[in-house]
Amino acid sequence: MKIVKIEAIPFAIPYVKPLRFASGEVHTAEHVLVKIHTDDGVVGVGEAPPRPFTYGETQAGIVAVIETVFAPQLIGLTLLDRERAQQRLQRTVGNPAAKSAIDIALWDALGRTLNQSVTALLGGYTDRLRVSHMLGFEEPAKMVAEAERMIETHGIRTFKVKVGRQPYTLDTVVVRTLRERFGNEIELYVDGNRGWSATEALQAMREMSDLGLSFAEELCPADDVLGRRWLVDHLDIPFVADESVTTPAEVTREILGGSATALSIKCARTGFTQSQRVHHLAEGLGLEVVMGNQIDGQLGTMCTAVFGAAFSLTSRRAAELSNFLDMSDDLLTDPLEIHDGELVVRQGAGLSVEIDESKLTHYRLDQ
Ligand code: MUC
Ligand code: MG
Repeated sequence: MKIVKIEAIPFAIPYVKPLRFASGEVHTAEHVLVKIHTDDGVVGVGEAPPRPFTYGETQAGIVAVIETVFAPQLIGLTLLDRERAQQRLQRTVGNPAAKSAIDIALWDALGRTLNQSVTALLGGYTDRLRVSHMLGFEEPAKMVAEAERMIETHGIRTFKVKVGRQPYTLDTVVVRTLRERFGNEIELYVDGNRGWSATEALQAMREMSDLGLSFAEELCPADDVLGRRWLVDHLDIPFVADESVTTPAEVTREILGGSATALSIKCARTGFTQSQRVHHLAEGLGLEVVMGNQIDGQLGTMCTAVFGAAFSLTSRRAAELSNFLDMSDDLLTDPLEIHDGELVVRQGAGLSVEIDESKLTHYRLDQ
């Protein structure tokens, strides 16, 4: 169970359809595959998506911090030295995606070593999650057509609509069109990625007050401290903190400060170990939780499903598991599928996914 080698492999896979939102856009999945090798010949994997516009990390930076900082700190520990591994990772500030991919690869290696699924090791609550699809900025007709395609092809009935543009009517018109087109057949919520001011956000939310939205996510920046508290105070639906809650301490600050009332948990930024801590905090505080999407590939999406299915609280709502459908290809030997609006979590050892080495050779950028 001893960690003997850690690889950080940059790769790039283009999107068929880029995702656009208030804080940025993604055209190519320029991610980093992490492989952790043990002295028993076991290999665990994790995937880090750099999101410079959200956390400041880049692909080259993730490779560098893993190779020069984290790998030397972890080699020699065993897979069961979990708190020691966390403590060493947390000595370095920031770098959430790099740390998370390592943590996930450690869990995958542990599951493979014990011949148990990670979802069972974490909690084993259920074997499937309902899926929520994220609709990025497009012409309203294209966003409606995409929702139609997701309903017809995959049975998805929950949509997170990206908002946060100026004027806000660009967004409110889309949400209204979706509600008018599909009625109560679909669940809708919105995510502003900090694009609006608190005032714009409240005006937009008032204009959409008849549309039965379930949540509003990161409509304005958490750093607009008083403005955001004022906004949250005036809303009558939960305000989901996403990029403002990258650690349990940030969760505590945002929630106790009245700047959010619900949480998005993303394994891409809190791995499995820190996601557990965020989950337990949410449970203790009585908060609703959404399993979020960091514009993940299939490996990252499987991680979200593995974690979400492990607990009652995280499996209650539809999880954001579908944006890999917009990628032109992926790295797994056995691609994920969404049927009847659900993604089933496989019960094999570890994460229950295998990397297609010929695809990795094709898409990797370092050889
Ligand atoms: C989301 O929920 O915000 C967009 C930016 C990011 O960091 O994650 C995505 C999705
Ligand atoms: Mg978000």
